[in-house]
Amino acid sequence: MSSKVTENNGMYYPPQEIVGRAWIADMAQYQSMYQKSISDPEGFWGEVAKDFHWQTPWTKVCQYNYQRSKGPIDIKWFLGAKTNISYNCLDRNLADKADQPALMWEGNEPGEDKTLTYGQLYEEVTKFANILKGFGVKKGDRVTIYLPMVLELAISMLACARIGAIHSVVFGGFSAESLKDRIVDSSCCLLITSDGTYRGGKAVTLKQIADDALDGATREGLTVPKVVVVQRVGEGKGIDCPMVAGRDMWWHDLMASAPVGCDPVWLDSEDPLFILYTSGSTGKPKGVLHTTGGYMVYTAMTHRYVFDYHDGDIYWCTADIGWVTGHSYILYGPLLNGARSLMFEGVPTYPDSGRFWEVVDKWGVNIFYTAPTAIRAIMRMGDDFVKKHSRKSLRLLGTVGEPINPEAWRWYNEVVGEGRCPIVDTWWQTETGGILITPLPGCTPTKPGSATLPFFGVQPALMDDEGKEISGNGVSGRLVIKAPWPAQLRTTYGNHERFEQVYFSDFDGYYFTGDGARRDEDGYYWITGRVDDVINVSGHRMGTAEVESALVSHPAVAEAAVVGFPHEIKGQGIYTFVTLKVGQEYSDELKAELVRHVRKEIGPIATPDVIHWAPALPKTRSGKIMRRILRKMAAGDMSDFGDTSTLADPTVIGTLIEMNGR
Ligand code: 6R9
Repeated sequence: MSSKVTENNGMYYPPQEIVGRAWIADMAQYQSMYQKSISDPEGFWGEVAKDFHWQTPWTKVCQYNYQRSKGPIDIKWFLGAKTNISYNCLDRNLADKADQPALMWEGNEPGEDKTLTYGQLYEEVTKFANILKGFGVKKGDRVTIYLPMVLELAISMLACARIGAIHSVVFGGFSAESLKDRIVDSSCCLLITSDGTYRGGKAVTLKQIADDALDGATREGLTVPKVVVVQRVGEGKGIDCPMVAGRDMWWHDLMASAPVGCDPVWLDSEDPLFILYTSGSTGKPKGVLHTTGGYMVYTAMTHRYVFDYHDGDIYWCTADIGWVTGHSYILYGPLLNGARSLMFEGVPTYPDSGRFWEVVDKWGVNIFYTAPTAIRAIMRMGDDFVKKHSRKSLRLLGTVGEPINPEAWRWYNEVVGEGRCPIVDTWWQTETGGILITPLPGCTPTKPGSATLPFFGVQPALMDDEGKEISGNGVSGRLVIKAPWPAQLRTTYGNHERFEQVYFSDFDGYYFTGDGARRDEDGYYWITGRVDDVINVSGHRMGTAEVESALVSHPAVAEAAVVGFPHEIKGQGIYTFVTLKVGQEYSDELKAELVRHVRKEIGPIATPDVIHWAPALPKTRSGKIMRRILRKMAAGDMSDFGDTSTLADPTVIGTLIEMNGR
């Protein structure tokens, strides 16, 4: 074995240095642990869970019903046990790590940074937990957090967890309308936000967006009584921060007099920990609900093994905490392992496209976890931005969020990692809470573009169109999971029926992921993307229905159909077909206005790339839009549209080709 990642027949093997220190150092060990985790899941997870503090032990490790035909879907882990995840992240690490870094923060501007040790983080969290208690926030109450990537975001989440309040973090790039929907759906009693945030070199408001959302919520019958405002930008930077007397309070004023130390509320293993909204193929985003015990055990274990985390390692996940990746692999997983976790407020291209590597060198980052869209964006800027930084501390690289194209994988391996760092391509979802399909860096031979093999306790399967499991290798189908793992979602907030409908109705007895996949000759999984009407734009999940309803809410629009199309940087781009109301004129001004409108309704991540005027949409006689045709057009392929005999009016196709959107 060598000091480099070596390639043989398209398989990449980890360097000796990595193997030598790895928790799992050969495939035989992986196989035997995997077999045990499948043949005796209760024994396996019961053993893993012993690492944590449980105030009351469990009476049973797992109990579930996965079959709708037999009754309501029900998933429970560590039944009867009581614990607290903030206690396990903080108090449990105080004895030997009080003076060691827990969260390291790199601000938007180079040179702006801060570190909180486990001891300091404990103080901040318990102070804020006392403030929440003072407001009357208690176990089971929902708290919405709309913050940029500042330390107060992590502190708020842990403070909620400490007193059993359910946090609902809303990504800071979402619009007032999207924030309002999430506030109303969770009927929260408190909002935590900030005066503003930075986008590249520019300060932008968050508080005014939050105020609009709160006004909207009030119109829908929900008035949020308290708002805590973090001062991130401050005065003189060109943003206003109006404060509503009696409702809005500054974070720093409250913290100035808050006492340190707050006993954790001991929660049932199945008490909710958080809600995180995510897009599906229909309707508004749904609140994915995660509970306490199983999520804790699973995120910690995956963080430790997938990133081969050892004491003292410097770990950096570049995601935003507003997404599940940040919840599980910036905050909870790492802190549960007593890790040093870096939180980054900025973007990969500010001040220039070498920022990631500048930060890697500055902090001595060993483990680096990012998204394919970021890799592609900086790859395009040329190798010089990478090469002018040393990156010698890097040992391991990871990716998440969408399939990584082999070209980007090889660039990541060869240019960023200089062939020294194994790559873990981790497949998982908001709903899965943690990583399900992934290489383990010290043992799994990798193939560019494949997420490889299941993590311990995970039983993937592929289903055919008739709903039967496909056996053997060299096959493709819909990706399902056959049994629960500890971090699985338990329900969608306030709507268990929708949860059963979305995830358990396609295949009775299986959790359906919404993804398609191939299992190759070696049993490796290759995720091929969503098989439903969900698109993945720069690693952000979006329902095409959401963008359609935003378009249709504009007074000029009669109808809209949205599909994804291959996009060099974003993975998928947003392609929209728009039918205007009678009397409306096509114009570039209207196109620009519709783009602005969608950004305002959902947020900048939903910005349409193409607007294609559609005098009519291709529909079947029963009125269904034939999306297959639209996807082909969006991909720029105007040839053979296959069987169009069921179209009510086949001439629609010719008209659309004439009106080509590009
Ligand atoms: C963690 C996260 C989930 C969807 C998922 C799939 C896609 C995520 C991937 C991947 C291929 C990977 N996805 N990781 N596809 N390879 N390594 O991203 O959660 O935002 O809920 O998205 O993302 O399509 O179903 P979420």
